[in-house]
Amino acid sequence: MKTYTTNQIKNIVLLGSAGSGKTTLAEAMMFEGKVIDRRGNVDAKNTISDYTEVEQLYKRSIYSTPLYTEYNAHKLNIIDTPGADDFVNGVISAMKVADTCVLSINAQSGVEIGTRTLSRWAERNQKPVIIAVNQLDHEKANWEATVESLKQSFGNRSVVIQYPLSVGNGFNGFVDVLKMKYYTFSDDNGTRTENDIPAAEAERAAEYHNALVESAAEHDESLMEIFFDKGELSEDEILKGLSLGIKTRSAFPVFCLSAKKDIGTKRLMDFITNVAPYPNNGNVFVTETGEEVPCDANGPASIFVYKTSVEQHIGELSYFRVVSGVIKEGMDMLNANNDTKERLSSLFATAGKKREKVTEMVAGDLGCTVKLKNTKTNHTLNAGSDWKFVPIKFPDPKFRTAVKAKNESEDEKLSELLHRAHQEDPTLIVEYSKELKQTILSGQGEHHINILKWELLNNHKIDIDLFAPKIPYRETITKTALADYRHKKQSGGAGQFGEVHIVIEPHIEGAPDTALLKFEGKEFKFSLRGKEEINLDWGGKLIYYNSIVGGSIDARFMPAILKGIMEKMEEGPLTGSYARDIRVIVYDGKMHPVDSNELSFRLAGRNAFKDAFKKAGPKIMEPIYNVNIYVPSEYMGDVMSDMQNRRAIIEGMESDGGFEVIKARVPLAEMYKYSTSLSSLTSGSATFTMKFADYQQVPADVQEKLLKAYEAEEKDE
Ligand SMILES: Nc1nc2c(ncn2[C@@H]2O[C@H](COP(=O)(O)OP(=O)(O)OP(=O)(O)O)[C@@H](O)[C@H]2O)c(=O)[nH]1
Ligand SMILES: [Mg+2]
Repeated sequence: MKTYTTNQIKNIVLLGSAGSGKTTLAEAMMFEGKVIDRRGNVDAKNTISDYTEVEQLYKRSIYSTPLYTEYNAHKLNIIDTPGADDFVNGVISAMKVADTCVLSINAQSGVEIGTRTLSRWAERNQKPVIIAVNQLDHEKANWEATVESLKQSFGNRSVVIQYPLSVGNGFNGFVDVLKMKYYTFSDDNGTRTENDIPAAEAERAAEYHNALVESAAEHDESLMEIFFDKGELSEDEILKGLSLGIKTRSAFPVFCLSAKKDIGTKRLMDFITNVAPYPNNGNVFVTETGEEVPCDANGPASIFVYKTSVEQHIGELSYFRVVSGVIKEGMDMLNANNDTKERLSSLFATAGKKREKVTEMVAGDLGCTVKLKNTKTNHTLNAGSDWKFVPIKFPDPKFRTAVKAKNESEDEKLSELLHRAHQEDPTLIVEYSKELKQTILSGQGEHHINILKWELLNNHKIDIDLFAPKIPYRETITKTALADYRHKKQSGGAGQFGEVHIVIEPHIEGAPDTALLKFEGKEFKFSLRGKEEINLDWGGKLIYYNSIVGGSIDARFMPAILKGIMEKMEEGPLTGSYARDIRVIVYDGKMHPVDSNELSFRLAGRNAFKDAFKKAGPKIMEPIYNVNIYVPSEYMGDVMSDMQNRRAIIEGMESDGGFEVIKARVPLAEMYKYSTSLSSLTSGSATFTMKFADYQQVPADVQEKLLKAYEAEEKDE
């Protein structure tokens, strides 16, 4: 392949709701670009994009697949992404390196929740959008309803470039109101004829055309003047206006397609190569220090890795965008994230598993290299600069499970494989929780985790068990309590003696230190000699006061007492969970001239704390998450009542482009497998996000249950 210059390259990402036809469209594009000479299809498991075994098994995309084709003297880089929420990783990473989103809409259903979710990602990344209304040949296709849903979601930004004369079985072409021609297709291989617009359509075509002209004129003042002058714009002027509108996300041109029948593919590709932004037109990479690096072939060579994968017989593949400069085969680069040297031993343009060797690539191009040693997703490699690009930010997990190898002896291998899985897919998060004594695996949904399970079993022969994860509860107190504890042991050898008197109180941020306390008819005056404020690793604080007077306990024993208290903070007296937000005042005690030592005071501190804690209105706290649920209106009632059963507090509801958004605070304990429940409740048409908010006391009945469960667990052990 020849070397393409920056202004001969277009980078697009295909995104859209699950099953809308992205992979089929990618196949048609590969065919039109002559990368393949026959089109496969998803059901026959022979597409160039869904080439992995697991994708073929499920007949859907699971990973993003970088593809390229040469078309109209351009190199068109296309990343086909999965539509299902569970695999959003592939969309988000692709979005970082692509310059335009082609949003595929299924004409059977119009804009779906998945479309909304994905277009929000496009918005966050400020990426231009071109809309491909696909499956117009399907018997359930509905053009009017689809256009209406586009208007509802995107307002006047959606601007029709083409419309079909008939849909379903009879779909064999469209009127193009930019070219003002009627295109018909005589076979399923994209063979098209350009015709005049039928007289009967003249009026409708003119209406759509005028809307297009008005939209194009809006983006540029000089065009606006021409439009006012002549009441019309030429094709070139429309294109100029549209390209400005696309770039600023104020125009989302709408195209008609049947990817399956290869109708409309070429026209869409023509438009992309002619009108979509070039890599150097807008997509600026920003370094962690805020420097904006332009896409310039004359700059220092620098690449950003957006995806890695492991392929049999080859090893690790690293997919990148050339951010700046020109890279050449054999070039040495420095990994800015870990200061290690890497060599670009070979460079490829890839189309699924097909790889074409190239000798160099210029700024803006997307490519692939192999055998990098220490380079992972989100890393920058440089030759001659010290740029480190802002990493791709992946969404918070929304499915959480505990995991272990069925065969215990494989635990270590499992942990290594899970670590590797995270590197390939950063939305898979694995963490051994010391607190819960479980390995917790988090991802975007149950299916996401099940695919991982499948891969572990089929590719690595490791079978895993997935089970409900424990909840990281916290314990705290709600009132003041006192306790004295004497630790004394005098049997044989050296004795042990330590006695401490403490007060414990809830810690409230900003509250003054307690100098005087009236408690059960008695008055305590504290003279504070020391104060330690400990920020606990698990959140919240412990404030430790030394208020010993008259030397009843030597200062040297104070750290031992604190150590004893911390032991109980780490394994709370109620359920063994971490304790937080507590003040302890050590105000008196006793020593023995011979038998007192650190161990004695540690034990005395620990037990005094435990006794006081139990008298201080102890409460279990649970993690609460902010949950946003995006749901079609018809399922709103079901989703709301289900939420109520999950002890949710509904904080708000709003409408968003024809869908409803429910905002709620929900205990983590009630969110186990929520993605699965929501999906079955709404036939897969809803989605949600969740993010940790804070800790809150559990209701009395829940506390009761937890205490009983802990008691039973203790007995078992
Ligand atoms: N009738 C018709 N069916 C289509 C068309 N495009 C795709 N399909 C079918 O729709 C189903 C899904 O197509 P895919 O190309 O896998 O859709 P996708 O958007 O890649 O799906 P995910 O990767 O799972 O998000 C397959 O059965 C296709 O054959 C089309 O233009 N017309
Ligand atoms: Mg697909």
